[in-house]
Amino acid sequence: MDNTETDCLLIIDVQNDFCAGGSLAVPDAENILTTINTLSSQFANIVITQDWHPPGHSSFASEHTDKQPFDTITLPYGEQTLWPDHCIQGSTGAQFHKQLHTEKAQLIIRKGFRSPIDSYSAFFENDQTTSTGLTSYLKERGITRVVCVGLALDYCVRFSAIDARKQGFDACVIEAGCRGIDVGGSNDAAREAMRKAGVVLL
Ligand code: VGL
Ligand code: ZN
Repeated sequence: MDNTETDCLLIIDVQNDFCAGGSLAVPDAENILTTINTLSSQFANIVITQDWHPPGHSSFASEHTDKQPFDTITLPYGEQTLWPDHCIQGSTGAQFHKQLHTEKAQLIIRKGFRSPIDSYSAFFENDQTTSTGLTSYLKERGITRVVCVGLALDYCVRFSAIDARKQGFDACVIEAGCRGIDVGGSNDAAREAMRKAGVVLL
C-alpha cells in the first residue's frame, strides 16, 4: 500500500477486554498485534479508538432483567445487542493491549461514554446522529483515506469503515489486522455490508 500524508490508519478498540482473558474476548485477537504494529510504523497519520463505557451502560446485559449477553433489545434508536460488562472507564479491561504500539497515535478517540447510547462506529454513535467529532478532525487535517484495523471486524470495524465512506472518505479494511466476534454469521454479513458501501477489503 502506498501511504501518504492523506491516509490515516484507524486502530479500533485493541483493548484488554476484547483480548484473551477479557470479558468480551474476540477469538484470536492477539494475532493482529504484529500486523497492526508494522502498519503503525508505515503510516504518517494514526488515530486510535477506545471503547469507554460508564458503569451501568445501557448496552450491558446486566442492566436488563431477564437478558443475557448477545440477546437483543429495542432502544429508542433501534435494535441493540447486549454485551457482557466491558471497557469500563478507567478499568484494566479498558486499557490498550500492552503490546499495542500507541506512541505514534495523534488522537485517541473515546466512544460509548453516554449511558443511553452505544457507539460502535468511530464517527457516529448507534443513533447514527450523535457525532464523535472524528469527521471534522480528519477533514481539517486533509485526510482523504481511512485504513481500518482492529476489533471487532463485525461490529466496530464494520460500522467505522462504512461511516468513513458515508462521510466521503475512501475506506479500506486490512483483514489481517482484524478479528471478529462472529455471532450468527456476523463476520460474513459485515464483509458483505462493507463491500456494498464501497469499502475495499484487503
Ligand atoms: C465492540 C461490542 C461492544 C467493538 C464494542 O469494539 O467491536 N463490540 N462494544
Ligand atoms: Zn462497547
